[in-house]
Amino acid sequence: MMEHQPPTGQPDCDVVVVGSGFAGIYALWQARQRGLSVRGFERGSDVGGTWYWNAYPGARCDVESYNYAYFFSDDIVRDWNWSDACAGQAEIQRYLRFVAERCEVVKDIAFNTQVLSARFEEDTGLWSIRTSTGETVRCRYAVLAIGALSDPKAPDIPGVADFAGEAYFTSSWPKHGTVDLHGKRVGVIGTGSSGVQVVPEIAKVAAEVYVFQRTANYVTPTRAGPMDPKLVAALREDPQAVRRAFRETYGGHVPQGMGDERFLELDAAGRERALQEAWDGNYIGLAFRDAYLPEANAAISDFIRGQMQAQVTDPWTAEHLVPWDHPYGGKRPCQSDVYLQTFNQPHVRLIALPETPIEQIVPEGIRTTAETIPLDVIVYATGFDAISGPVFAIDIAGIGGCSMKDAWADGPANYLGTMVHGFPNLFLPSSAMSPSVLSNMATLAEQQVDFIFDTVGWLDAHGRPRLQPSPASQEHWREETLRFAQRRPGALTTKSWYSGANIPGKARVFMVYCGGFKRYHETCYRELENGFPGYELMASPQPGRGIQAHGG
Ligand code: N01
Repeated sequence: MMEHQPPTGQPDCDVVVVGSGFAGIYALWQARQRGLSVRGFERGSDVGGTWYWNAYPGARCDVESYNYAYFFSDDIVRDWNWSDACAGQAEIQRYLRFVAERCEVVKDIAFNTQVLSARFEEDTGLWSIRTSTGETVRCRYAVLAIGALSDPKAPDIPGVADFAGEAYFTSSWPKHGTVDLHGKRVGVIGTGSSGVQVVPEIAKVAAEVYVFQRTANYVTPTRAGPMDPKLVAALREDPQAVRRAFRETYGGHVPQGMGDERFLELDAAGRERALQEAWDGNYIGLAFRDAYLPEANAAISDFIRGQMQAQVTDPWTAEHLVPWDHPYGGKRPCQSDVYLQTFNQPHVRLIALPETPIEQIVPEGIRTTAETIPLDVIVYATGFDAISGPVFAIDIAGIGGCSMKDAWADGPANYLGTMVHGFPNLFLPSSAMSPSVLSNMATLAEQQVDFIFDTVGWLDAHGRPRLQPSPASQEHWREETLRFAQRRPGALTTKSWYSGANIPGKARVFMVYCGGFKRYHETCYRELENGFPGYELMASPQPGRGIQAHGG
């Protein structure tokens, strides 16, 4: 495609939105609603983002469909029927396609198009976005709705390229049933949420399954099952009330089944009863209001370990499938009703890597310190370079040509999880230091996109100045993020992707704001209502449209 060069100072469009997952689709719609011209870019061939790429067998959401959905449109809430209380990947992707079509934003998206770079032009105040198809688009506002878990972690294992069989990543699973594992010997590396979901599905068809586990995870029952028609009717009655209610919660949702007792106020018999009720009711993670306190957390962790062990018949396997090294919640817990029992089948075997580490992947399979396991297929469920990985995958340069990689060399820094000092009018929904993966990502996508476009509306009404957070605000937000992380059991002591510990050499910073959705939402809108005191406003370069600049 020919490179298009508009006259200096003139944008091609008001807004560029990168990505078409939950946040991207809604951002495109919001832009249109506000009369802004917008272009969207998506590296996949369809909408869906994370739910487009992670099409592995067994992929489903563990936040209930009642909650994990858009609520901005009453019609969408009323016209979409979920088939399951915790929807699977294909259904969620269909839903996102339905919303994108209903909102008429599909036409705005260039698919199969990766954004390679985003550069801030200081003389014009525009962002210049360059794509893999050779196009350059200049815009006033850039919204990088690129997701938190969209940059797969490269397998850091010697010999990956030498394997003679088939290899797949859960994070980019081939579509349309093209993978056939019937009768094959399959090795799965990784036992996070993706590994826990894919292993039982593979075990249904494969001849032999070897699960290479470095760290065991907590696995609790799912909340999947039929939708409750009464609940659906209630949601449809007043979707906007539901939307408002979500924003008043800690996690951005109102899960079905939630304990309202405080663990430390119960006697021994009461604790045992409440733990068992929560396990049987599939809400063990939400059993107690004081579950974050160390004593309560330790008891919940022990209880889950016991329940997990009871599901596995072989004592060695049971012992090794249980996480002894971190408290419940230190890593992202997994949910499955079938994962642990899968190891009771004779053709499924656990390989405990702390005892027999992988030495190398060889042409015929995987060699550990104990043996070489012959394989036809290796499935990598090895996770993501989370949160900052997708940002670094784009070459972003802000004021003075400063790159985002340099700005974030010591870990992500931003204010309110959306804007970075030195990168004016660039917005990063679903990114670092937002409630992100510890909240309902669908609610977060709507909240952040609302905040971003309310901010854009404010800027347009004030002569389109450049807006960036002040360094002091970023420092304050870093301290706030750390302060709340310190209250979360295991957050700062467990090696997890929350803090970048899964990527060798990555800066260790806890990247999720744990202050709760309500507090986050209120803090964002306090800034807007008070004219952005935590930000710096730089006057617009357009003659006659400037405003008085002020520091934050
Ligand atoms: O990735 P992960 P994921 N050798 O990073 C192991 C969301 N999600 O794709 O823990 C051997 O959690 C690694 O071992 P260790 C959810 O937020 C949600 O499973 O680093 N093993 C770990 O076991 C989730 O948290 C849903 O010691 C290696 C695994 O690979 C996030 O996505 C479903 C290794 C990676 O686990 C990511 O989940 C799926 C190596 N060299 C995903 N490198 C639901 O809603 C890595 N590992 C249900």
